[in-house]
Amino acid sequence: MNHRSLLIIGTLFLVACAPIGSNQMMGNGGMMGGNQAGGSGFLPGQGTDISTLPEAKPSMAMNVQDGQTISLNPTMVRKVINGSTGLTTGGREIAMYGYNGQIPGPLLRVKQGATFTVHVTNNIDLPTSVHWHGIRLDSQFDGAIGISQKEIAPGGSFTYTVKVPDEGIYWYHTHVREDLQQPMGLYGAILVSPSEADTYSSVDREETIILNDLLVGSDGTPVPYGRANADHTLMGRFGNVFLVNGSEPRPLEAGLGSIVRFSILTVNPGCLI
Ligand SMILES: [Cu+2]
Repeated sequence: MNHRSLLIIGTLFLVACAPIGSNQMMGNGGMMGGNQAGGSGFLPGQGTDISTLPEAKPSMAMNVQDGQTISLNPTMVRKVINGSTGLTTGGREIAMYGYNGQIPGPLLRVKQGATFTVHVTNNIDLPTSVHWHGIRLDSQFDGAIGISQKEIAPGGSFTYTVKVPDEGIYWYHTHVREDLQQPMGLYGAILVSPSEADTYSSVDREETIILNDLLVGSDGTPVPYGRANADHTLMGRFGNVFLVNGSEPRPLEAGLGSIVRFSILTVNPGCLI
């Protein structure tokens, strides 16, 4: 079969959330000292041995049925994010965050009209929450810190009831310190398939593309974030390492003449794209 490389130039689905809770002081524990960020800045995993963290896994699809209960746990992971960008040689392994150890988090495939339960246990070194971007659900499960729930402290848990009344692509992400936690891995996509079978034209293949960027310094590690508050724009900063589905961009191949539907999200609110 003939193949051609696909150059992705697609139209972007630019997203943003109200920054409630974004500039609050960081919570307790795990943030003093450290092996990555000096001075007053903060990076994930400070004070921990990165080699003890599990390697980040790529996003895996999870078919979620109506009435099902799943777990979506923020976890500490390690990952090489700048192996061939030209900024450094060989890349640097850094501590990041992932949902269930994955960057991006699991791709949730759900049918329109479904309701499912999500248990979240916070296994990272900062308070967090999960916001269901664009989804019409009950406000107490929206994850908006300071409005509908308190932040989930490290070691704490929260259970969300998620309804998906509308078809389309959505996403979930942290709603605490989005400037930091989001680009460092706490994001994932939700594809809600329509209840009417003929809503979309048929395709040979579907690809979900999630765009992100990180600001990396000359030492190959991310420039530390503000410890107590966002220190660039409130919800992010312009990066110099561009990530597609959590990794460096690489070509996709598709069979000649095949039809591919792309769902494209950009998750870093400070993203320069
Ligand atoms: Cu959002």
